[in-house]
Amino acid sequence: MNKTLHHRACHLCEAICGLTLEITHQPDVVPRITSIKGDPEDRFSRGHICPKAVALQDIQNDPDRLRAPHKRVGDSWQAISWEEAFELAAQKLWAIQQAHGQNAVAVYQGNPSVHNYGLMTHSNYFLGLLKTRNRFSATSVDQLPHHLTSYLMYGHGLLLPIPDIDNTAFMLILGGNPLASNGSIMTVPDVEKRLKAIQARGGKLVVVDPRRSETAAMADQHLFIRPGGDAALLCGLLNTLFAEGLTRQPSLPVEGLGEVQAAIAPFTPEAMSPLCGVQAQVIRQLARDFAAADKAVCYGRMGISTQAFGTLCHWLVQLINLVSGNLDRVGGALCTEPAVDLVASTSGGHFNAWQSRVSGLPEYGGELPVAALAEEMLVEGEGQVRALVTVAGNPVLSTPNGRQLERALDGLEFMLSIDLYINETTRYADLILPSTSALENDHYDTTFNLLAVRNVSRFNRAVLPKPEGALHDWEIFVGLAKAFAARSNKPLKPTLAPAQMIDIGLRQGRYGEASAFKLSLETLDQHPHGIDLGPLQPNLAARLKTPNQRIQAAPREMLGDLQRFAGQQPLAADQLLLIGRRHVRSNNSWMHNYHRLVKGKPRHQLLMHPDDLAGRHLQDGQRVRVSSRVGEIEVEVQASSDMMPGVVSLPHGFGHARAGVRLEIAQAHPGASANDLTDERQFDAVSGNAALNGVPVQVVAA
Ligand SMILES: Nc1nc2c(c(=O)[nH]1)N[C@H]1C(S)=C(S)[C@@H](COP(=O)(O)OP(=O)(O)OC[C@H]3O[C@@H](n4cnc5c(=O)[nH]c(N)nc54)[C@H](O)[C@@H]3O)O[C@H]1N2
Ligand SMILES: Nc1nc2c(c(=O)[nH]1)N[C@H]1C(S)=C(S)[C@@H](COP(=O)(O)OP(=O)(O)OC[C@H]3O[C@@H](n4cnc5c(=O)[nH]c(N)nc54)[C@H](O)[C@@H]3O)O[C@H]1N2
Ligand code: SF4
Ligand SMILES: [Mo]
Repeated sequence: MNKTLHHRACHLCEAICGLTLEITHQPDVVPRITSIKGDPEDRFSRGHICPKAVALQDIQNDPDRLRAPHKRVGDSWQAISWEEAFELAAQKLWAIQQAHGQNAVAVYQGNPSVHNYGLMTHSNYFLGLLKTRNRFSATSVDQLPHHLTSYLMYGHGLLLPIPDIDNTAFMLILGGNPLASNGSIMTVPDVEKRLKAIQARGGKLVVVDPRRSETAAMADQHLFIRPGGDAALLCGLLNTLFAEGLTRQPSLPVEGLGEVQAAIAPFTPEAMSPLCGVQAQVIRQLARDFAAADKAVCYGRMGISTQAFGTLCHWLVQLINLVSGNLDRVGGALCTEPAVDLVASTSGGHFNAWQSRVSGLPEYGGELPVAALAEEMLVEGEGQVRALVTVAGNPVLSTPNGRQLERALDGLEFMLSIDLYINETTRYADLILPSTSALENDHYDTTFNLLAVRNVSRFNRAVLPKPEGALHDWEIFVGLAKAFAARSNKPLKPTLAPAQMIDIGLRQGRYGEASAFKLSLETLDQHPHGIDLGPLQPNLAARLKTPNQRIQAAPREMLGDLQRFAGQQPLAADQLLLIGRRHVRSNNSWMHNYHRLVKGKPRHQLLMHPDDLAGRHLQDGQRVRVSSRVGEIEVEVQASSDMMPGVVSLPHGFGHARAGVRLEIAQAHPGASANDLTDERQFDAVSGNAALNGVPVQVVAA
């Protein structure tokens, strides 16, 4: 028996913590993971770890995880060879496109796609061959407004200013709960210590959230807000900055600020207060405090992205940082300079170049909003979707009106899923292709180095050997591409392995052969704990990708949406509104199958303020029926004075008690799916992003 130690970044969430894994090897036995700990020598994560990382061994050993291609035969599943699987997929997809056109095949890519570099480098090698306009992903139930705002203002959807958390003196967080999520569009391992450090150096943390979240609980100030009210609050803040002369002349090249100032003038805190439930005086004081801070940053995340004015919110966040002099400033918001730089190597993208067939929702970067996926399958006519390819996603549990999507999936002619499990979505597939597990594969963070609060880089080799007969995700896409291209008689461009692509990217990048760092795979191999490339620095002026290289402060889409916002009909004040919630032991829909994470008290309940319970004659702990325009669920209710009255909270990703799901542990802790309640007709009109927060619901005894 011998033991080996391996260092590796955790790929489960955006924090990319460094891990140290101990593997025990014995003759004639598969190597076993015998310990997973935080890596104190990773200078970025400094030894931080959360409970999910320890469950990497459970993913590895999970008997429910598929290890070979599975074909549906009636109601059962049959393991088949890779060759047969690729042939079957190519033949079916080819035939459907021949008969009904290229758009008859839709694609949905889920969240782990951005956590797995082989999916980043190679999914399009096959999916691109499909040439379908019906491409969807988890982006449009998440951060689409961030991308669209950056595209409109800075000319590239990935030019995302990141909070300089380690240097700021005032952090204003709206709709983010990094203590549970470990940070998002802000890769920040060990976030709690970094937030406490702001306070320790005399700075201030302010959190705006309809729930006193874990992050709100540690803040210097927490403001309850009516779900969906953030655009009003942010308008009030921006208005005050202008009206009270609290702006600083930006040194950046900007145009349109005069128009912004004129457009925002009617949106006074007094006018905005009834729309968000925050007192006008509090809004004014918050603007003054923000402006008075030496360095400040306004950061909005998921909670303000997935609401009816999500893009408006993110535009206002950028403007608040800009006019207060905190954009592109140390201690404010800064753009990263990653070793493999997707901003430098890609064009800015496009928006609204085409629209979805049924509802006319706009494309962004080649994708349509996923709120439109089910109707594209259900509504008959020219261009109807008849087949679906899902990649690392579970849209039945993660996109609005999951029950409608189930009906749509049930009617498809063919469905292919590249996934590790038979879950709530892939149970509808005709063919499931599982890849190796993450630990059997190399790892490089193409995405999260781009979003990190320091410039960092690391490459890690596989920790465990690749099992015989298994394929990595990228190899599955190469296999599919070959089989599909063979039918079309079109030559397939040769490709490199992901590691080779990264090597080229590193060598050609700003820390590559021409720099003192001389980064390549070889250098990174010598630094298994990762390399720190330094703090974020002002760089935006040189990186702008707008046609005239100036920040566009007043894109016409946003000025137009401000008018739509001004004309909205506010909901009745007594309407109960549903919001989401994350927990550190859970991860979207797919980590409920590990005993280590689900044990202990349940975490799937509906949270409700005691006054709202009393008003409905409900008791803490009882089962309730929650209904919305699209559906209803039953779930236990839990009294919580952390909730704003009039707001209830339910985590997404539960609802495992569906027939045919093969997740034994998750099925024993099923919960109910929040997305059986969320409404595909509630979306941000600018981007089409789903408005998952602020869903009107009724709650009665079950
Ligand atoms: N109501 C509500 N809905 C939400 C949210 C919310 O806050 N509230 N959050 C939204 C957000 S932010 C997101 S990102 C989405 C997530 O939505 P999705 O991306 O659709 O769902 P996940 O739960 O991340 O599904 C991950 C799937 O990938 C598979 N998988 C994991 N690793 C790999 C791998 O390496 N290779 C392959 N091929 N498969 C893999 C898992 O088995 C699982 O089936 O949910 C959204 N939905
Ligand atoms: N443990 C864990 N970590 C995760 C994930 C996970 O599922 N579990 N998912 C990962 C993914 S895919 C993502 S995108 C990130 C998301 O990371 P975050 O954006 O930090 O997401 P949440 O923790 O859902 O925090 C959103 C907060 O917004 C609040 N909120 C809801 N509605 C509103 C509103 O109308 N206004 C305001 N101001 N606030 C509102 C909610 O109460 C919640 O506290 O987390 C990532 N990390
Ligand atoms: S916070 Fe947890 S899940 Fe996220 S990267 Fe770190 S160890 Fe992994
Ligand atoms: Mo997400």
